Amino acid sequence: MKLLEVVIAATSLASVAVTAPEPVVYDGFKTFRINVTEGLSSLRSKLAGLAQTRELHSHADHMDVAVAPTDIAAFEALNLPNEILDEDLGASIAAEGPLVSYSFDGPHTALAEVTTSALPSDSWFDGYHAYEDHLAFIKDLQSAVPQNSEILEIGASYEGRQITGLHLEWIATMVVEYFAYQLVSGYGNNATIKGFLNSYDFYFFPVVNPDVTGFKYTQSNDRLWRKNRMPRSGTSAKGTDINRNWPYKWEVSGGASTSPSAEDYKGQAAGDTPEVKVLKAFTDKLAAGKGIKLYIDFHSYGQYILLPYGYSCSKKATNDAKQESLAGGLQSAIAKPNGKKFTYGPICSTLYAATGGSTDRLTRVIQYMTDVAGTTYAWAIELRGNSFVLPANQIRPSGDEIWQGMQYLIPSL
Ligand code: 0X9
Ligand code: ZN
Repeated sequence: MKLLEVVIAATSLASVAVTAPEPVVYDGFKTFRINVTEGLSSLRSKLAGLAQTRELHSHADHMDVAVAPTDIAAFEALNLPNEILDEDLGASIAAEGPLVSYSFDGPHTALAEVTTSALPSDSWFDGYHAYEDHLAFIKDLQSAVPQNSEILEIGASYEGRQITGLHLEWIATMVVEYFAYQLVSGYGNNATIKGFLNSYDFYFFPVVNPDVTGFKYTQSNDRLWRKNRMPRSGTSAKGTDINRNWPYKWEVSGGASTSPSAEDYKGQAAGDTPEVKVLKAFTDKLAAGKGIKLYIDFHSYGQYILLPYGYSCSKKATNDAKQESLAGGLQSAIAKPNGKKFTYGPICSTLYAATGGSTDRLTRVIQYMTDVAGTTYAWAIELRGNSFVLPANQIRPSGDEIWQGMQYLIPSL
């Protein structure tokens, strides 16, 4: 009997080893920014022969690609105008550092009495962390101010993880957490921050794609995975771009792909991903209640402040002039601590046409349903850097420049 048990255990272990997905390795890949001269589709067909090469992200005038070691010679033979962004993508991913583990069991307190001992250590911002640790961190931050805050679980992602938020009430991932941390830690000793919290409720969702973004799938399988993990019938390609699936002007063509294998696949119908359904229901509820003054969708990368709209380059928000002037002020405030220049302007004319983005939908909801005075804003901010991969020692400066920006923006609203 004993022997049989051992054999069964060994068999099942072996089968686990066989079925575990192989992580994607980017060692020796070089990242290039190609100058787009004859249009993206002609460039794509030129690159089609480079079997292992991966398109990272493209604008109308440039394409960022990760070229595999085996494709370098063929890439160079194409003689495309380019600049090198990264000599070794695999080394940069490794340089993001190992995930730093986290634990804290501090005292619960009231917000007015927040002390250093009640807060998780700010060494949190020195490294990247596993998904479970992000949940623990925002719960610990909430515990520092239990009477004035709550943890929200607003619904499940495709694989069933609750999309979890922090609500600070009265009255970007590491960067979004940095923002929340500054509000909680500054409340007791900073009159300006106290004023922010007295004027507004704040809601933070640091991880809106919990099956993927920098956490589950990207930390174990493919660091550059973008979409959600939902399969579709009739294709082996997985995933929908959550930022192409929101239900406002979703059907407009040209701002997303209808091909399930594309990075910007829009889905089969407007809002047909669990993540968008959950976030849409939550934001609709806020908009119909107290209303939403400001919504910011934090992304990486490229240093942009992005205003509506993405679906059309000619359609403008009703309060466009105000949006542009606020964004100009935000640009200056962000540049103050480290001199980082963020470009601002509408998504479509500044980056490219993009349909089904959260900010188009939110602009629609807050401007047409609740904003009679034209003083509401739904923006996207692309954080610093020229790659989705960013070393851990840039978390604090990135968080800090955005926090400087928020200290300008919130009182200017
Ligand atoms: O293409 C995107 O989804 C965003 N750029 S990224 O490189 N982070 O993928 C820009 C679109 C911004 N629009 C909205 N957030 N609505
Ligand atoms: Zn993004």
